Amino acid sequence: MIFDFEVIKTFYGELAGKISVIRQTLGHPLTVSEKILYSHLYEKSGNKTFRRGIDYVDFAPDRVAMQDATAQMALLQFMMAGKDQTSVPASVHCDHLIMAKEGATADMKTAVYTNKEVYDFLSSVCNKYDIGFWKPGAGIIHQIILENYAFPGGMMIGTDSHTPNAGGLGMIAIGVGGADAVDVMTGMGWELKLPKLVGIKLTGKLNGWTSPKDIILKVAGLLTVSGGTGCVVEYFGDGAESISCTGKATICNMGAEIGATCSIFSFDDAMSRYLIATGRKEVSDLATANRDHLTSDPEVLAEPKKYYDTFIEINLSELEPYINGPFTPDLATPISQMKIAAKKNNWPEDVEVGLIGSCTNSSYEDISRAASVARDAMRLKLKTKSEFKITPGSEQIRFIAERDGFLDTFTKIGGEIFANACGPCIGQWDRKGAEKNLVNTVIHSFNRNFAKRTDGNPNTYAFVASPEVVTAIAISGKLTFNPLTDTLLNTDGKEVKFSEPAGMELPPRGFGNIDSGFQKPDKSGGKSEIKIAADSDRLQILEPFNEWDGKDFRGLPLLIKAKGKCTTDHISMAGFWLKYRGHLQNISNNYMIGAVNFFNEKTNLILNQNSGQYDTVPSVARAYKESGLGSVVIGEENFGEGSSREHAAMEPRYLNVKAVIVKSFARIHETNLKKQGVLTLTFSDKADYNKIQETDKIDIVDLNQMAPGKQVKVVLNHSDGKSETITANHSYNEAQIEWFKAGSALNLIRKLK
Ligand code: MIC
Ligand code: SF4
Repeated sequence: MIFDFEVIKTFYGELAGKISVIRQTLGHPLTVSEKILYSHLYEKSGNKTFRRGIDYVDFAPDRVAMQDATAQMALLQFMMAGKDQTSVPASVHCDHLIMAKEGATADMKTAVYTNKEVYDFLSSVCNKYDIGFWKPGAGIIHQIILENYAFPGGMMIGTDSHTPNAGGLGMIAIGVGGADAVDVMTGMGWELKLPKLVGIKLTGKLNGWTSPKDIILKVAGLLTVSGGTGCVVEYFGDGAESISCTGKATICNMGAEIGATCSIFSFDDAMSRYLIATGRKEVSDLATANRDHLTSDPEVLAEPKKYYDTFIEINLSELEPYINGPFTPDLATPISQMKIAAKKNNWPEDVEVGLIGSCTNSSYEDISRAASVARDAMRLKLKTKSEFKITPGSEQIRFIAERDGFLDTFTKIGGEIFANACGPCIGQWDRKGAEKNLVNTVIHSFNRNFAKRTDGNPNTYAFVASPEVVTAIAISGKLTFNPLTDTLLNTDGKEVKFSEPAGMELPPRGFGNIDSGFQKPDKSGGKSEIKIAADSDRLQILEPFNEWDGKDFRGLPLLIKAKGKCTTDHISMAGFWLKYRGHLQNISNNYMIGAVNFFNEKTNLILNQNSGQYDTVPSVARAYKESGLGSVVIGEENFGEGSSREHAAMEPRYLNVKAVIVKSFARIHETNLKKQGVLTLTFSDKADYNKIQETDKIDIVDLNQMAPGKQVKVVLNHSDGKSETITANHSYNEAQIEWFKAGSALNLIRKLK
């Protein structure tokens, strides 16, 4: 069955006509993302040229995807909007809440039991509003989307930052917060600043140990965690066409790690092969008939520098495997340099655990290449030195990996198969001994490696590499092992060397028929009321936030001045806290507990200006709230990088944080804060960050005159009686200022209803 085929057919039916209008309007050769973006303008946007990086544009995406940890808040908000059904097809995927501990079977049982209330809630909301529901065990959102829903030229938003994974199938797929999903599900335009374009030309061909993962690991090193901010990254060139569809998806998936709005490849034969193999020949035929509209124009490919805002070229024939990390995905080390880098930085060389899989790297190609390394190890009589764990991305993949003997191979070298879920990628890993906080190293093929993310231990050094490199390193037990050049001692005491990995792009025996775990919406349940127990500690009906009272902010105590990297994992940690994703009051107890306090360099220990005592961030925020005070949060660069979780924005709003002032924001987090009604400001002079003192009371004034492009005045009242006035920038447009005034974007939607 092809999901929502009518929507896809209509899209392709209209595409040629739309592209010819776009050509006339823009009057220049088009890149593939311009074609897709402009063919998805919301009707009221009108046909005109928008300026990249400057103009806000309303779009009309084709579909919405949500995973269980973010869907709860998204759907709780959607329910407040009072609609009968979603305006575009949408799906919910149960993947984040499954804890990895004892292997797939036992862990699934526990998950279904412990998360019953949440799963029941999601499933009944899906039934009521005609949303596709993928049961726990079906797989990870991005893998399911690639296997079932993505189509070349389409546009999708998803409440997860790795939604861009679908760029592997030529889709503009963008990670957003739940409130954005609500816009699209209620039929409103979805607003985005028209992205700039980064063009990456791939020449040559991957060979030996290098894989698509190494392309994005290298790109992350080149562009850093914020280098893709506000940009669509387009890959093209002969090298791009030689990469499998799933390999392309890996690259697009990890575009989130450079802050890119999304990444994309033009439609090509590899995508067509994947569509056909996954039972979507009709989609492949339609895309093939529209090929010219789904690829960049020849003029663009001939003179890319003229059409892209940034242009990079990478020769795949010369690319080395990379290992990125620890603690940040952009610290890129070519494998040949790892011995030097590890020594220089004092990274613990013994690898405790190697983990492969996740939404990023569990294609048939990935699994078969990793399995070839494992088979080679058996042939060479090598014993695996590290623990080895595998998380298949979907039931579909697990099924064929089992059928074709790969899982058996992994088990034979000591591997353990976890459930088809996020698991250790998001701290859902009940790792034995992690609570002891011992210094140790793990290596995985996931996408993120921020502190504490894998197992909650701040002293776990997590490195990212391709599945085949992770497998080889897990077998060797050493971070510094280079399978391209180094030998290992086998059980006979002989020196042996791995052969190059070999895999298959697609399963020769097909994907097979499986029970996918999809639950078709049962519309007969449509009238039923969604019940949430009043005493539930996992779900809580949302109350609208108050409107802005029209007054300036005066005397707001500083809540925390965060030092250094402050990702959404620092702001609203996952792992243990995932269970409160549907309960705003409870999850607010994790607000900023991972952020480092500038004044004492400690996490979760800040001054309560009222009592003079030090306490946790959530307690101090609550104390201010209870005494009727708002507060201000200060941060540094790329604040809120990482996840799309809007809890990181709803929690401060709930805790009465009035403004977040930082050196710069990550895109999704800034939008999330704006949508929830928290004022987002950036220092117009970044050095002003240094002026903020621990005992400051802060005024933010002339808010009545807030206008696009106009700076905002911030007064720092120091405890010695002196005060300093600084200016801050904001990126609000007219419509967004209305969100602030209404108290949240959702309050506005409710008014318009
Ligand atoms: C992640 O990879 O950080 C997550 C968990 O998938 C998040 C979503 C979430 O926090 O629920 C993301 O990437 O958006
Ligand atoms: Fe799940 Fe990790 Fe993928 Fe996020 S990045 S969707 S946590 S597997």
